[in-house]
Amino acid sequence: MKIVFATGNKGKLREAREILGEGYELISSAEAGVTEDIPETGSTFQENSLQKSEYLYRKCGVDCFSDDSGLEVDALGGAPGIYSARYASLGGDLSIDHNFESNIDRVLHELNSLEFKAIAAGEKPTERTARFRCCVTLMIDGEPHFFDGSCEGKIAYERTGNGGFGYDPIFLPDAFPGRSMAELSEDEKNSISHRGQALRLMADWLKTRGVK
Ligand code: ITT
Repeated sequence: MKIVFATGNKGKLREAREILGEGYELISSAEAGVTEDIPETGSTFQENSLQKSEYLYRKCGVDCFSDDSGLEVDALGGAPGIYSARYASLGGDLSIDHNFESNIDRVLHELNSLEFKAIAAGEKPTERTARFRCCVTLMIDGEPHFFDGSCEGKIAYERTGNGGFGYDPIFLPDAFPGRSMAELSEDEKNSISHRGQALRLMADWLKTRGVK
């Protein structure tokens, strides 16, 4: 099946090609002629994901899907959440949009500060539990269909590994104790990731309905 993936994120595109496999020919937004940043002004992963798919469908009139995803850290009240791609620039310098290193620095700084304060006050250490979440919106004949995935883990104290993208070097998935997401092979990450789950649900849906 030939379908457009409405994303400008090369890491997502690489993973989606691996997860969906041979039966799919994925065309990126740029290859479909959409090179501008697609607006994301919603307040949930689902709203943003729908916005991206609707934008691409309106412009190109083709079947497509999008992924809105991010990291939720419990001790930070669910942040960075929908602001994951631009967390370092939130409330400040917009030029550091999509800078994975600065985003990681901010999460580590905020979480470590909370932990430091808790220990100084004689309280128990801050919980470092977190999860990646993903909402995929599939647009078929102009109708949206939603598929979700989530992956539980903890935030590490420092970066390890060179694989994946984004927050992977500081995310310790529960499913692979002792390793960060960036230390997993592509197959290992895709087998447990939020994106892997959501895209496999999408592929099952397409198969069940015989969409080609
Ligand atoms: P598109 O909107 O063009 O798809 P984007 O990177 O802006 O690309 P999002 O708005 O959905 O996408 O933001 C997702 C951010 O969440 C991403 O930039 C990473 O910082 C983080 N993220 C999502 N999935 C991740 C993963 O599998 N590993 C690490 N970080 C991830």
